[in-house]
Amino acid sequence: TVGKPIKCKAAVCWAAGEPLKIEEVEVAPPRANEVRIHILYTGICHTDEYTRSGKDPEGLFPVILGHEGGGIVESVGEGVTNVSVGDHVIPLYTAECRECKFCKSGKTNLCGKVRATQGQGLMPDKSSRFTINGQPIHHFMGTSTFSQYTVVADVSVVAVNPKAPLERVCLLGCGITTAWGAVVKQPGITGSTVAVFGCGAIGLGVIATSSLVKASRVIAVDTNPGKESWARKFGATDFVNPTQLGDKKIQDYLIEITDGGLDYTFDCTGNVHVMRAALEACHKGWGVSTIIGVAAAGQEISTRPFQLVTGRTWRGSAFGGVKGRTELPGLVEDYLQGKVKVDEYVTHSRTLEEINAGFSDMHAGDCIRCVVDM
Ligand code: NAD
Ligand code: AHE
Ligand code: ZN
Repeated sequence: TVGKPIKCKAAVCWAAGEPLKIEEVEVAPPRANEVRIHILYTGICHTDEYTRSGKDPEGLFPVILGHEGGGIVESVGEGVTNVSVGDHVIPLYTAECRECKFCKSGKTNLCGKVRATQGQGLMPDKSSRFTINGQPIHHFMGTSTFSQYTVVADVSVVAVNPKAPLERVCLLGCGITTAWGAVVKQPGITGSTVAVFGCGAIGLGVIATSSLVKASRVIAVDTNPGKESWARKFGATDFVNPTQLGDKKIQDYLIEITDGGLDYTFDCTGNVHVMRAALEACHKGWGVSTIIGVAAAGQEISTRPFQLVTGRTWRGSAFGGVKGRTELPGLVEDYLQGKVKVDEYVTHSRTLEEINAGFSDMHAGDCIRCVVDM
């Protein structure tokens, strides 16, 4: 059952800051414990743009970006038992091996099995499955969903209910799940006050899930006034535009209108100044601020240590703390049963040839998620 290389189209980023180029790539067959997936749809996440732009300290080029995909298993390497040919799958940039120290700790969704090679843009055996005229192209986040065919480690993929439309549930590969997990895995949000900084797909997901678990008040914060109607549609009770507050800092304003600050805040912008405001908007003694946004190389967060001494907690989460193989099938069922929104996030659709326009859509301010039909 030794497979053959497949030639297909992929969007390749040759160097930091360059637009993607549609190229014919050769995708080698999956080796032991690897899975080759026919990618049908992929979302474009702000993190793809972050790496494309050169702001990611881990960024490597040339590379095939993309980490929010949905597809069908085309072939599997030796030893693969968790998925089979024909399965509808979602690639996982946060692997779940269930054997490493991290997986067994019960304390985190971060998995140690493939993360080091993933960060080097390589498969676990330290080689790439993508070539163009013999030149290796880097993998990205262990997923590279901007290729019609991709190869991933078996610990980095999960099968989901084939009744779920892949052009929608591909978004559970990152954004929506990240937001959902950040809220449901944070005990105490029910009945509490929440502020969400940034109303992109991630922020809207945090708003929707806070509302789902019945937070008492959900304050959306965004500099783009166009986001107010979006935030309210997803369940925000209040909307604040920090540019409309004159000399007043957003954290001071929020403390004023909430009798001392929020129980929970979330940064969904990636801006380190916003992260500080989100921490400082927390209530003295118990407020917890979660960083979800990803900051550019060289950026650092700061606040007065007194903020923490007086009982505020600063934390962060990756992929919402979700263990993909264990939890994504259930989240797909929740979507099918109407318990979790997905369709509502899709504002734009593009073909693979139009993928750069999909990146421009993201900058325009009216795009929540663009789904690319591969
Ligand atoms: P997005 O660009 O669609 O949304 C960001 C929003 O923040 C926009 O609405 C923008 O108007 C708003 N904003 C910008 N500056 C602001 C400010 N000063 N105050 C308030 N709002 C401001 O991005 P997204 O796709 O929703 O992603 C958000 C962040 O989350 C990105 O940094 C992304 O890389 C990161 N992310 C992290 C994870 C994770 O696992 N930790 C997963 C997915 C995405
Ligand atoms: N490479 C960057 C950090 C990027 C980052 O934090 N990525 C998030 C996922 S963003 C999805 O849109 C993540 O999961 N991080 C955990 C991990 O292991 O990468 C840097 O600063 O080096
Ligand atoms: Zn993402």
